[in-house]
Amino acid sequence: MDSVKPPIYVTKPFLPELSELIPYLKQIWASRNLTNSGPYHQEFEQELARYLGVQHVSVCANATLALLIALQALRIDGEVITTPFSFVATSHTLIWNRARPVFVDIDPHTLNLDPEKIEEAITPETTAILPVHVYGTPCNVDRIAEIAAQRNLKVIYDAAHAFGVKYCDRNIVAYGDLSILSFHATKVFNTFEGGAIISGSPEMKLHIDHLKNFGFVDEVTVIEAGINGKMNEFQAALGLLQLQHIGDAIAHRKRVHDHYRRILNNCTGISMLKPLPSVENNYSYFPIFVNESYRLSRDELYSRLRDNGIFARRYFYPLISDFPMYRHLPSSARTNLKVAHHTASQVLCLPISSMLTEQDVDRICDLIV
Ligand code: T4K
Repeated sequence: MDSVKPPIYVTKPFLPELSELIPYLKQIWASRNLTNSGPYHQEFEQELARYLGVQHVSVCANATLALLIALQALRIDGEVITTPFSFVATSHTLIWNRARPVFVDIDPHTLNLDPEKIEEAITPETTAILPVHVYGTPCNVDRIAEIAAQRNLKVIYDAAHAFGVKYCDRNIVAYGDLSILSFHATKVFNTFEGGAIISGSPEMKLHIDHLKNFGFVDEVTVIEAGINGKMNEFQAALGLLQLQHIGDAIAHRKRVHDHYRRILNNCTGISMLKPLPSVENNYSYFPIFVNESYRLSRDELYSRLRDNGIFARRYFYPLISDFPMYRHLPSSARTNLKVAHHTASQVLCLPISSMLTEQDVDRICDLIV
């Protein structure tokens, strides 16, 4: 029966009504201002700063470029401590900056870098820590700040999953030297493609803004070897419009999340992440963990869902450290990353989006419980 029902993907992007976008498009068409820090770009940066409760936001074409630019802005080289349990962009941007990733295991409760294992990985070559707020769950930002201050390291947070997440009433992107966000189609907040860098001073924002525009300061002055990381006017206009809907979108996700939890709470062999105190979530992903006492293996459950039109995803399997360009690193050894390997072998991200209904969740859970 399920095969005739429409497929359900791990996510579906939220889009406003087309009619809401038309006035923005008319403005772009009339002005012919398409890119290069146009009026919507400027306004979007200001509105984002207001929404996030931070001072300095630089929007970018996507989060991978934002990460590349953030690492350049802090002149990161040498060794950088990071997590293997993430999307490949996290480590790839280190390689593009000629820095060497050093993988450290994750905490089994948050699935983020385990701060207690960071110190033993620090060497005289270490310059920075690049943690990820995986699934939007905040890292232990207080402990990481302590270690970084003691050892004189920079901290760049990959907050690609964490749009709108708060810790102790403060937006999570306010932590660290720099944070980056992703506005990719698959994220809680999207501008088709897009990203941002959150910085802590006007000087750093200016530096980042030069770097994302080839290093240009004015028509005839180029002060550094920048790149083209600019966000265009269409993306910025869409972002402004999406900001009007983000509250409703996250509230809907919370309802979906709560419905999943109600059904899966007592399912033998399936576990879920525990909510953390002082955290305001964005419900960006819904990971479950399929352990030995479940009647199917994780991959058998993945296939069963797929055969019934439910496209769950194994984020993040394989681990980054298992891809060919990282496998040779000493820190990629399986014995160094036991929790990450265990997690990657059990995780399955179920569909969640602001388009999903409770009936959809029932249909998915009927195949699991
Ligand atoms: N850091 C972290 C921690 C990240 O997770 C990411 C990206 C980045 C950095 C880099 O951010 P960006 O440079 O992308 O801004 C997706 C995304 O492409 C990627 O952005 C994301 N993380 C990663 C976790 O997931 P795929 O290969 O799994 O996506 P894909 O194309 O298979 O899409 C998943 C499902 O979403 C599809 O089955 C259907 C649905 N979908 C997707 C797209 C693109 C739609 O309905 N419409 C769409 O337009 O990587």
